[in-house]
Amino acid sequence: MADTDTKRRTETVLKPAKPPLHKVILFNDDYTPREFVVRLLKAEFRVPEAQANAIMLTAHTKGACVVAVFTREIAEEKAMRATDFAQQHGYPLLFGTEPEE
Ligand code: TYC
Repeated sequence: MADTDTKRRTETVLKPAKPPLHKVILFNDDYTPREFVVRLLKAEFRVPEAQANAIMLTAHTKGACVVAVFTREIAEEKAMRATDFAQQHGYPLLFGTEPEE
């Protein structure tokens, strides 16, 4: 019967590509006080106290720690804002960004 065609049809649905994510990385240094690092992480990245402490300690012991991931523009802006904030308080604390694999 011509009007009861039940053949399966495959349809290709294109999903929008997800933007690549970039990590914000916190680097250790010998001068910035631990409490200041924790305060900055809470204020700039809105992480709770316990998480801010864990991030600070990882950077302190390993040399660097991933703080969060964002799209490239946001990650770069956050890293710059956080580095500026530390500089305004006289500390050499450094944040960088790196594309996520
Ligand atoms: N190493 C610093 C100190 O002993 C504290 C510190 C931790 C600095 C983490 C930077 O990303 C950092 N005062």
